[in-house]
Amino acid sequence: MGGTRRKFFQDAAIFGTGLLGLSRSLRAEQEKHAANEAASHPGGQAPSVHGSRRPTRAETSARGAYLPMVTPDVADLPHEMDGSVKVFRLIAEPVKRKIAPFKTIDAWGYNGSCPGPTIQVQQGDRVRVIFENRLPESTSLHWHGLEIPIGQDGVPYISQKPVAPGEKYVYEFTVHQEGTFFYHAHSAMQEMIGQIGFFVAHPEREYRPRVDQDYGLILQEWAVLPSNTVPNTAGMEFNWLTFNGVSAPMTTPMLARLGSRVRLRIVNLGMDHHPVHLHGNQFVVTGTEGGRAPESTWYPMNTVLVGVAQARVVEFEAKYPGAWMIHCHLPHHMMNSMMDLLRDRQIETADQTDAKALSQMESLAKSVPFQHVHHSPIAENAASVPGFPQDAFMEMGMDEAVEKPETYGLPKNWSAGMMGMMTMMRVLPDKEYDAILLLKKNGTPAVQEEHHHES
Ligand SMILES: [Cu+2]
Repeated sequence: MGGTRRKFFQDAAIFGTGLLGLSRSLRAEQEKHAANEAASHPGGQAPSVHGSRRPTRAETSARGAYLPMVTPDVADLPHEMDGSVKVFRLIAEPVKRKIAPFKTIDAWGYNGSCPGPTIQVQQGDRVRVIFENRLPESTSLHWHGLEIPIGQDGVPYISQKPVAPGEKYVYEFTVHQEGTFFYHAHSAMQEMIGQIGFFVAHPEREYRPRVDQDYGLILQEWAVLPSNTVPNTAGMEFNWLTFNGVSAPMTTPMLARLGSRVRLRIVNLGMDHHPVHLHGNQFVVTGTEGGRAPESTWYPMNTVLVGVAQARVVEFEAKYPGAWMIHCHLPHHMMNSMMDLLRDRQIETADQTDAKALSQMESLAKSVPFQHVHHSPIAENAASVPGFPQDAFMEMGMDEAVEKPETYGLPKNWSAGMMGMMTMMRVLPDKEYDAILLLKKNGTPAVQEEHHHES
């Protein structure tokens, strides 16, 4: 994550000019910078180091600059220029992914990340991906949705030989499309153990209306038994649901300045379709896995069904301040597997009294560790009501365990209501928005207030 260009936009936003206002002078400044880079590096080659990607000619060329997409909890894949070719290096390998404060799984991904790092290019770019297989078995890379020659399609035996463990393979193609695409291994079990990443092709000319924030979410589901770390890729009982490789409340909230326009790209690679719902706002679907949709097809919605292998791009005006939830609305996708916490103490879930449940949660929390555990009140006669408990005792407040600049200022115990495929879009007035950007920039931890149990 990060990168000069993204920081450039963020810094610009701090000064309250908004992206519309800043463009001309700063963009000219950037073009000058890119031209200098090109002059000092023969062949237009601009140096690129991991984690601090410099703007390249492609990003500032006559085709027009673009606003990079931000993938919360997943980094961008840096690139180098070889002449006019954008060169990416992608390594398939096993990845340990902490999907919740108390759950780490053995997934497979790319470059130490699951999902793999986000690739961002611009329509018209020539792209080379130097691919290396560090998995214990053969694999390949499929470019989902891209219109490229059959030799680049990444299907074992049909369009190429499988890439054996330890081998390299070079993909190269020109991207003539714009839109939200993704790369993945072209075999079912590898897909289900995590082998997917974003491939975003920004248009030659910016979409209208332009947006101020562009975010991406990859939806995945996992079947991992308690006390286990390896997903059962043949199982159909999914007990862990993730956005960008993490379950709520570990999902990093997305930020939007009040009054800005926001784009959210959602990609699904799993066994289920996910109805993704945004609270408190209406959006329009402005694109699919096939690219931009004509404006005449847009109509107001707040829940979009993202089918397997589909991408849905939605846009909305962030005109209402608040921490607005974004989540899959399938009820069982709004939960985490608490069995992982209970382990051999599962028998104790029979506890149906307030005091017992609270003490059980507290002892579990200590082992994780969360500092504080609360649950919402229950009736005195709760245990005598058939069906009880439903959601009682399910809340696991863990604000401290998942604290980061993006969570700054959220109401206390906010994390207790966040589980599974869930995140939020925080629409913030200038002052609060700028405060969080500053916090991200300076890395200063949020002020810790002393905390008391109400009971
Ligand atoms: Cu779902």
